[in-house]
Amino acid sequence: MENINREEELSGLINALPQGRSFSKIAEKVVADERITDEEGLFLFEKASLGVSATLANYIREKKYGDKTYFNRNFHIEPTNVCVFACKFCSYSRLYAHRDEGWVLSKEDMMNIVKSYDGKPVTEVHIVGGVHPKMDLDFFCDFISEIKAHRPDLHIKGFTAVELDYMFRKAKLSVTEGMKRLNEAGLQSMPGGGAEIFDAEIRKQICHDKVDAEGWLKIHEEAHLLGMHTNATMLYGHIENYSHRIDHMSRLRNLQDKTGGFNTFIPLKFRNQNNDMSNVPESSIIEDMKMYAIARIYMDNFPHLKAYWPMLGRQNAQLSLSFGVDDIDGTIDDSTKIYSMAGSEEQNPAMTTEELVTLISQAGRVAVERDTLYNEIKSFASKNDAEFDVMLN
Ligand code: V47
Ligand code: SF4
Repeated sequence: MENINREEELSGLINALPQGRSFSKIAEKVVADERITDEEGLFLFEKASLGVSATLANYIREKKYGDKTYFNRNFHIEPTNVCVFACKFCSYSRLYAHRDEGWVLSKEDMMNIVKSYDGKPVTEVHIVGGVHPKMDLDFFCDFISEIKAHRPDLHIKGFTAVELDYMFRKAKLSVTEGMKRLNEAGLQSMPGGGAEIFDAEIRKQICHDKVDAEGWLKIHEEAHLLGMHTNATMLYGHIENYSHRIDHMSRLRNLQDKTGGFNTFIPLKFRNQNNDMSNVPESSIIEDMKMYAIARIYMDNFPHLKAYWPMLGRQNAQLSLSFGVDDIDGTIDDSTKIYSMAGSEEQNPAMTTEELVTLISQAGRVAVERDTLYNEIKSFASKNDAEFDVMLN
């Protein structure tokens, strides 16, 4: 009964807006759980007011999860910032030719990081870094097995398709063989990095020498076939246009139809400090919220939409919870440098569980700790409805 009322309410609300027939058609599709087309997605980017997209995205978000907002307790290991690639937007890496300016952790250094979390209730380690020729497949398979032997309960999420593509080519292995080796060593999930924007022309201008769209998608598909779950990102707000964003999301939506292996879509706002694209202005907060809202509406087969708070900033991450976002990543710690180096206001991207829970409840949502696969671990509900009913009546 409550759902019917909400649906009627939403249709009424959208129809009452002076925005024309196309909006009501999109709203009707959202209410009926139907997929919107690429043209409709583009139409939302170009014509819809932020309020309309937000209303639709929030409707979907609340229908799926109510007020629940997920986070996990994780820590990052960045094995190196030395990288053979030369992405123009990257503020973090040091070219291999300048490797003395960067850092390279040994297996022992990295195991010491893992051990520093002994006895702490973290559930995931996230491992991503630059692409260093000496850190090859054998090196990482050994490292992963060592983590598993030391702490079997820790979920290992690691390596972008960019790192994997390089490792597999160097080891002269097919994607299937390479993924299988890592999976057998203990790799359980993959993060969504390296996707940037799939369009070949834009890729040529911002990251010409790393894996292309087809290669990125193939690696994720293989991971899904092995039963692993992965995420997908999109770097937006630089030189791409709205059609490129739709094209990117469409390719991901198609692969998800095929495999169902993606957990989360993560739009990443381009930050412009200390990189070769510093002349490109950053997107506005309105544009950021629009991106989240349209992603929630368009990516109908992606279970979750994440705002990565170290990049977006805490307050904007809170705001995003009204624009379709249901996940704000993790507690992390101070070991991730990728965004502080690119100009994020989060110079120390560490938050305790208490701070994260407060951030989420200040935005009127309920914080729920999850594991990597979104199994719920603990809900941090504040006052329940009944308690408020008593207070307000
Ligand atoms: O692929 C690099 C991005 C990504 C900049 O899957 C930049 O849970 C903005 O993918 N401005 C790597 N973005 C990080 C990543 C990630 C992070 C957190 C969680 C997950 C997950 C994945 O960082 C790169 C690139 O798109 N990036 N430089 C920059 N200047
Ligand atoms: Fe290397 Fe990744 Fe930076 Fe590109 S974004 S230069 S692949 S670390």
